Amino acid sequence: MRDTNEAVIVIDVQNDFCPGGALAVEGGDLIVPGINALMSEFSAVILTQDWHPGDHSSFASQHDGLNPFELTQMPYGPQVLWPDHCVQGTDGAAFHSDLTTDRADLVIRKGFRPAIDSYSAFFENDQTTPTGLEGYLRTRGLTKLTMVGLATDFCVNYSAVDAAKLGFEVTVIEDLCRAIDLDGSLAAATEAMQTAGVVID
Ligand code: VGL
Ligand code: ZN
Repeated sequence: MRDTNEAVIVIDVQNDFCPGGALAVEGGDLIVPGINALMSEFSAVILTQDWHPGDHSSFASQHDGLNPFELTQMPYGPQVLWPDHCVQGTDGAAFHSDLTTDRADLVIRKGFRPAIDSYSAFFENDQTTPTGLEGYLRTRGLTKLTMVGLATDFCVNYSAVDAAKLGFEVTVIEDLCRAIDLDGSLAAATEAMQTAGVVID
């Protein structure tokens, strides 16, 4: 078992990010067995769940004339527009059926505010609205974080960089992540994580 100050954070292993889903990440389902095995090493297990209202502003469907994967300007900065995905209560928003969710101490949902997207498990995309995860980790004395899940270049990256900036010791296990890789986003994410001091294992 890992030390009691260690937590594993499993990012967005949901049907919509797996093959057949609305925002499928290639091979997204292949990481599930390895994540299940990893979770059993930790006494603290946290899952994140992308959880959008049906009219979420990150959906291209809410922007006349714009298409999925195009960039738009939000009050908080540039935002990629996505196909409708992880709509609250739908099968697409559910965890992959093979993921061992019983081991989770906490499921933290994000992206539920219609006007702000949230890639990071710590802060929404305005980079100021907190999700509450920092407080949860600090009050439990969890200082060392291992992150895995989907997608490497968006939610894993933003979560890992925010955690490192907040002073947590962060490792991302690359083999247990898969990327969307939009216009070089995977290379940019790898660079951002390394710059922030995240260990990529
Ligand atoms: C994600 C795009 C939109 C992710 C979530 O989990 O990486 N990417 N919503
Ligand atoms: Zn989303």
